[in-house]
Amino acid sequence: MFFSERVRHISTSDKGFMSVVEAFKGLSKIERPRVLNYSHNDLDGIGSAIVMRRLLQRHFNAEVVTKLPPHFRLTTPEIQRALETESFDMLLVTDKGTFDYYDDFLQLVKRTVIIDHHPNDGMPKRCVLFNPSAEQSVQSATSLLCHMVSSKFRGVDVYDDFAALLGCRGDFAFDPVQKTSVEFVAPFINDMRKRLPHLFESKLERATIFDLVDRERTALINQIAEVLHAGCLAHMYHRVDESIDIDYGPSFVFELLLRLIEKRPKLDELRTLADFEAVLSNGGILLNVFEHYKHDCEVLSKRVENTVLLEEINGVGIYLMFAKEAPAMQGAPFPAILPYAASVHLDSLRRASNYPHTIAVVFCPKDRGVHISMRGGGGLVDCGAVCSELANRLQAMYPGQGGIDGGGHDRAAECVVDKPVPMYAVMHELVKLIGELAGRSKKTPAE
Ligand SMILES: [Mn+2]
Repeated sequence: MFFSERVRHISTSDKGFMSVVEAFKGLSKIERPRVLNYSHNDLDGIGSAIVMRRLLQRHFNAEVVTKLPPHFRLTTPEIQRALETESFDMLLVTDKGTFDYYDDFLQLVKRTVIIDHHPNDGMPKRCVLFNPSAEQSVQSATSLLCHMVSSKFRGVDVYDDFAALLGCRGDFAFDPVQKTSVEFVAPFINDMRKRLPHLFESKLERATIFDLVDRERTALINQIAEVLHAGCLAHMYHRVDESIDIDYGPSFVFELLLRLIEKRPKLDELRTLADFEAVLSNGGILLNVFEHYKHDCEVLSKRVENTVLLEEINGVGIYLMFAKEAPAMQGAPFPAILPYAASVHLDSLRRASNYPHTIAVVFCPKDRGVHISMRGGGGLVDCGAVCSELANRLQAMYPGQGGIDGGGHDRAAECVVDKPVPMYAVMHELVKLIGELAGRSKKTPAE
């Protein structure tokens, strides 16, 4: 299937897509519409915000305020604070989950539009929502969904392509070296491989956090995505290097990319990471951050080499890794580097075992409490469901205590449990839950 056919199909069959297009059309009646966009603070969220900003500014003459808050769930008080001093014609929420209480935002801004690719955590019923993954397991990336919406209004250009490609890369929707992609993004990736071939060429250089299968090779798109991923952590490095004086990494990367696009570099001529760095303005700080980050990756990769096989669930080997984050990342409320370093071992664990798939359960004590990340499973064990169940059980054990949350995708999910819940209690519940799930799967073997 060609990408243009995929877009045509979704734009005529997906009700959510059509309702988003209609909501945007409403903006054309306003001379200078004001849009408040909240997006996820990772590469996919940043790619989404870039594509949406370019559409809104160029096609609708809109003024766009972009926010990339540190927490995944958007809350009503957060929006209320933004509305204290300014008013907006549209609230646009991209890559920040699908929750039923997002309907409440309609009381704050009449036009509320949600574009997302996470499985729903309660379906919103009244706000405009485009999410092909809400009710069925479809892997995709929000930045590509935004790209599809944008292409209905204006000719998307190579910079929109690049932003969507970064989002797909950040969310592990394709692998340029293995030449694989999840079904939803495949037509787009095939198209990009033809148009920006140098980004996809396999080369014998340092493997990035995105190179999960072949640790000898990488490709330029993985290298660029990794540098930018490191950039999203820039503010955390102030803790170990005072010369890194970035307020907030995700905004830094967002602005870096907007400035890059303004310069209109020829992306099809980029061959090396140095070529990419050369077209960045203010890239010096980014490179300094990247050096710290590469060092951390090396240290952490060793820390997660020691794994314990906990159990087998539905034929999937569940491996436990108990490790601390890099010193600069111990205050991070999000999966910073350690879960990525752990994912890199999933394939070698699989090859060394008889399991068709493996899961890494990373148990990480941090400043705030315990951060558990689950990666892998090949769709046979739902990491999001396990993390959400663990959080529910701990919430029931510690009622009234905030800071316990869990959930995510089927192949990547998190559970955070803040102090004062003791670490041993979290470990106990985790091991007990894994044991129960293993017991259940042995009674009813998977097909
Ligand atoms: Mn995403």
